Amino acid sequence: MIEQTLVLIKPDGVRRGLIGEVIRRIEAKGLRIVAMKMLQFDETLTRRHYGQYAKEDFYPALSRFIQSGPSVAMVVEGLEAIGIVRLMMGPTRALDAAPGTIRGDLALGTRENIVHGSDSPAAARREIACFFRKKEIFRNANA
Ligand code: IDP
Ligand code: MG
Repeated sequence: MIEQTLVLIKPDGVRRGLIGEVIRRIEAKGLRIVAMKMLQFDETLTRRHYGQYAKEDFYPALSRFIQSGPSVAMVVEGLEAIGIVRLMMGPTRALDAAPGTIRGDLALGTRENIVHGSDSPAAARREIACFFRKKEIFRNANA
């Protein structure tokens, strides 16, 4: 099934000059970027995006980190895009992420792990709506 997913290049990825590397991998896989912007998280957006973790002990540091500089947000579209992007990212902990994945190749930590990708169709719909209005998402992009 053709899906759309929200991908973020988090502040560590932007700081380390890895925007191009992440985009290159997404495009090389055959997925399409149908919306993209650079933005900095504030408290409100952090709550909307990561609110489910508000009670976790890692939340304060996660909140500081995600607001620590600009991120790049994208809507990525393609066949099974949600699962494919998760596979390309690798697991949350860099220690678990195999070489060949974005996190396995480019990250060492658990909090600072370069990318975000939606983990289900419902999450993708909700998250895309946090960052993009309908008219900012291109139909037939690259066509
Ligand atoms: P995911 O990004 O692989 O989907 P989630 O479990 O949704 O991982 O967690 C969201 C983000 O919160 C992670 O990408 C990471 O930045 C941070 N995070 C998750 N678990 C921990 C932890 O145990 N310690 C520190 N940061 C964490
Ligand atoms: Mg997640």
